[in-house]
Amino acid sequence: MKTPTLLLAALLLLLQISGISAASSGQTPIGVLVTNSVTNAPNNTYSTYVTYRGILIGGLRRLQNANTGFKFTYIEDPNYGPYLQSVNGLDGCTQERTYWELKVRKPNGKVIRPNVGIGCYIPSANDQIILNYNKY
Ligand code: B12
Ligand SMILES: *[C@@H]1O[C@H](CO)[C@@H](O)[C@H](O)[C@H]1NC(C)=O
Repeated sequence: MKTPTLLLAALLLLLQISGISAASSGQTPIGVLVTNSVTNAPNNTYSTYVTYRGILIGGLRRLQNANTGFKFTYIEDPNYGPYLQSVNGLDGCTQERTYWELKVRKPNGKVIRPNVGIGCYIPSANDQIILNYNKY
């Protein structure tokens, strides 16, 4: 190979490597909306991010560590992983049949109810995660 060809090849390789690392270290921004269907307490909104293909609980931990006032606790279920037990100090309660429901408003406005919990859901960019205190 002549020198210019070699240089071009090296440049292309470099671009490819930096492209790969940018994609895998990228941040996926998400919103978090805390709502209450039981008491109609005021809503709270936050923003945070998950890492590339990261799980929702990672974003919730990041949000909690950022001292925005957002807090949550979870219980490890032996079969399904982390069960969201409380948000901002309010606990779900079996006797009262209350729980924290997980919903997601997609960027197109459609609201879905994921069929997995906070340890399995992988947010997409600009998902609005809705943590809604609800009855069952
Ligand atoms: C009843 C039930 C609930 C009740 C449980 C309350 C109660 N005290 O009974 C309520 C309504 C709270 C509930 C909530 C949710 N559930 Co549910 N639930 C069930 C159901 C129908 C039966 C579970 C049961 O009673 N098993 C019998 C008992 C004896 O066994 P157990 O191990 O003690 O059961 C406990 C766990 O199942 C746990 N649990 C229930 N749901 C979930 C979900 C997650 C993610 C975790 C970690 C634990 C958990 O609560 C049960 C009682 O303590 C199952 C489906 C099924 N047929 O099994 C879905 C099921 C377990 N739930 C499911 C889901 C997705 C959810 C939600 C994430 C839904 C949502 N989008 O909000 C939320 C949890 C959100 C959170 N706070 O983390 C999925 C889990 C799949 C997965 N791989 O993650 C299942 C399999 C249904 C499905 N869609 O396929 N659930
Ligand atoms: C809270 O958010 C829910 C879901 O987006 C919305 O329906 C409700 O009107 C909001 N409530 C308040 C008090 O803003």
